[in-house]
Amino acid sequence: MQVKSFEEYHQAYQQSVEQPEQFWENIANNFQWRKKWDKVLEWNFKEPKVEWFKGAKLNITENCLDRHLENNADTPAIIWEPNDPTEDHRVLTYRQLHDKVCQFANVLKNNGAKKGDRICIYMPMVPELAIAVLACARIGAVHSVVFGGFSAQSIADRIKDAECNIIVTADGSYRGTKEVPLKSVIDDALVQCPSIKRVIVLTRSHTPVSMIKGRDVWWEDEIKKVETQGNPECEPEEMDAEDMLFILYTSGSTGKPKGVVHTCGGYMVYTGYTFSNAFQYQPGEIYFCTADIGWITGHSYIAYGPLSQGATVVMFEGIPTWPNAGRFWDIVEKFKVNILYTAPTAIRSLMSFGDDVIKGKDLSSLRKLGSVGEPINEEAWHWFDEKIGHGKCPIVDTWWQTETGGFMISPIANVTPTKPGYATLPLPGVQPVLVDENGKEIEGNGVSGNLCIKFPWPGMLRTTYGDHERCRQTYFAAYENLYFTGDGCLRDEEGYYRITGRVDDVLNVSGHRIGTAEVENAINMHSSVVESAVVGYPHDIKGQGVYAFVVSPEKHGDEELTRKDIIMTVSRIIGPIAKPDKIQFVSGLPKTRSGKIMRRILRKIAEGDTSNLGDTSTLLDPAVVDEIKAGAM
Ligand code: 6R9
Repeated sequence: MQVKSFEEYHQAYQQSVEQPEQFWENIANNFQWRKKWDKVLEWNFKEPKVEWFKGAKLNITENCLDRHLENNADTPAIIWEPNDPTEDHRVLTYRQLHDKVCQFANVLKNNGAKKGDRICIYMPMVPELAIAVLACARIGAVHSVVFGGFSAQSIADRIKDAECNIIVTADGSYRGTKEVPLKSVIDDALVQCPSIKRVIVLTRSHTPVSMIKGRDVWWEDEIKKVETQGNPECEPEEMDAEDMLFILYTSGSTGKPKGVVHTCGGYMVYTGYTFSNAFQYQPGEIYFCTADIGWITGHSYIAYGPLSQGATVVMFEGIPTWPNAGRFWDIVEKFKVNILYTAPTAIRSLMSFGDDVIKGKDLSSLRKLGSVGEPINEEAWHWFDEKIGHGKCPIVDTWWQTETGGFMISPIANVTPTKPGYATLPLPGVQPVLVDENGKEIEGNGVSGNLCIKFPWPGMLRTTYGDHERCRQTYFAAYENLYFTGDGCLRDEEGYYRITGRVDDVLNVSGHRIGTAEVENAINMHSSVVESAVVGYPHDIKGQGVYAFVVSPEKHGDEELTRKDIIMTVSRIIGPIAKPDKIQFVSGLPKTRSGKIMRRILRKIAEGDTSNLGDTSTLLDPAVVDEIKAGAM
C-alpha cells in the first residue's frame, strides 16, 4: 500500500483517477474480509448516496486484532503513558488487547447490547477507552465517543440525538494536577436521557460517585462476571461493509452539532491505507499520536488505522505541559518514539517555553513528524523541523476532517518534498478542486478558492445521523456534484495545496472545531444577555481565540463578574473548550436593514484591523460601529 518514490506516487495518483475502482480494489485486498464485495463503488453526490465494497462482509476488529495474532501476538499494540510520570506505564500486546476487547464485548452483551445499538463513551485517555471502542465494533454496536471536555448538556444532546441505550464512563480523570469528574457529569446529563438503561463505570480516579441501583454498574465487577462465566472469546459480529461503525459529533455553522456517520468497510480501508502510506509505517516502529480518542484523529489514527496495520501506538493520558513542558520529549525518549503526530497548537505552546526544556532530551529515535488540526504557521513548522526533528524528519502536514475519515491532502513521508505551511498534494484517490463563489472550478496553478472534492473516497461520511437532508444541505448542496469542505485553500505555482482556514462560521480553537452559532446560543442563555455575536481572532497559541460581542441592557453591577458568569454559562452549556477569551459589552450589533449581523465588520474589529471596514452604509445604525471600535479589546 506504500509508494516508495515521488514517481510511484504520481503513477499511483494517476491510476487512482483513471481507474478508481481498480485502484481501491487493490488496496482493499490488503485487508481481511469474510466475503468480498459484489461491487466496488456506487455513488451520486445528489442525494448523496455513497456505497463502497457493497455486499462485502467483515468485522473491523478482526483486522485490528485477530489477524495479527498468528505472527505478531506479542507485538505491543498499545503503550499507555499515564498522566502522572511516577505511575507505571502499561503495555498491551495484540494478544492482550484482543483478550480484553473480547472480555469487554461480552460485558456489553451481558448488559443487553446488540448489533446496531448506539453506545455512548465518555472516558479518560486510558487503554479501556480504546478497549470500549473496539468492543462496540466487535459486537456491531455503534459507538458515539464524546470528548471528556464536553459538558453534561452537550452529552445529553448527543445521547438524545443518537438514542443511545448504554453509556461507558469512568469515575473521573486526571489532567495535569487537576482531577476532572466524569461520572457526576454523566449523572447530570442522564436526568434528560431516559433512553439510557445502563451506565458502566471504570475506576480511574477513585473520586466518590453515586451509583444508581439497577442502572449503574462497575466495569471491574462486570469483567469478573465474564471471567467466572469462563468464555473469554467473543466471536466478531459479521457486518456489511456499509453497516454503521460509529457516529462522531462535530460542529458546523448552525447551532446544533451533527452526528457524522462512518461505515465499516470503507473507513477501515481508508484509515489503514492512509496511515500506512503517509507515515510509511515500518513494522516495529513506535508511533505516538498525541490526540484524544474523543476526536476523529484519535478514532482514525490511534485506534483503527494503526491497529489495522499492526502498529505499536503510544497513548498518553496527560497534558503536554505537566509536570513540565518537556513531557512529550520525555515520552519520546522513554519509548524511543519513531513517529510523532501532534498539533500546531501544542507545538506553539511548547515553543513558548523556550529551548531549555528540550535540552538534554534524546530525540534521536524520531524519524517522522506529523501535524494535524489547523494550518501550521511557518514559525512553528521550522521549530518542529529544527528543534524536534533535527532537520532529518519529514513533516507530514495532514489536512483532513471528521467527515473525510482520514488524511486527504498530505505529504507522504520521505516521498513528497515538503514545504512549510503546505499540506502539499492530494493522496492517491483524492480529487480536490477549487471553486469560486458561483461553484465554477478554478483551474490552473497560482490560484485560490473554496476547497471541494469531486469524487468519492472510501473514508467519507455517509450521512449525518438521523437527518440525511442535513448532510446533503451541509456538504453537497453548496456546489453541484461536489463535496464542500468548508475550507479555503490556495494552490501555488507548483500545484501544492495550502489550507487557509474555514470559510464558514466555524472557529478552530486549539485544533478544536467550534461553531460560532453554538457559542452564541450558549451566551444568550445567560439572563442578562439580549444577544451576542461571536467571531474568531488570531491567537498566538490557540491559533484562533473566541471573541464575543455581547449586548447586555442594564449595566447593573460588576461588569467583570458578568463576564465570568457568561464564561461559566458557556462552560456549562458546551464545555470549557468553547469559553470566550474576550467579551466586549456593546449597546448594539452592526446589522443590515434586513437584520443580519455583519460579521465581516466584527471580525475585522476583533482582529484589530479597523483601518478599512469596507462599506458600512447599508447598516441600520452605522454609529454602533464607532462605539464597538472604541471599546475593542
Ligand atoms: C482532522 C481534524 C477539520 C478542520 C478542517 C480544517 C482544519 C485540519 C488541517 C487543517 C490546515 C491541516 N484542519 N487539519 N487545516 N492544515 N493539516 O482536525 O478534523 O476536527 O473535523 O477539523 O480542521 O479547517 O476543515 P476536524
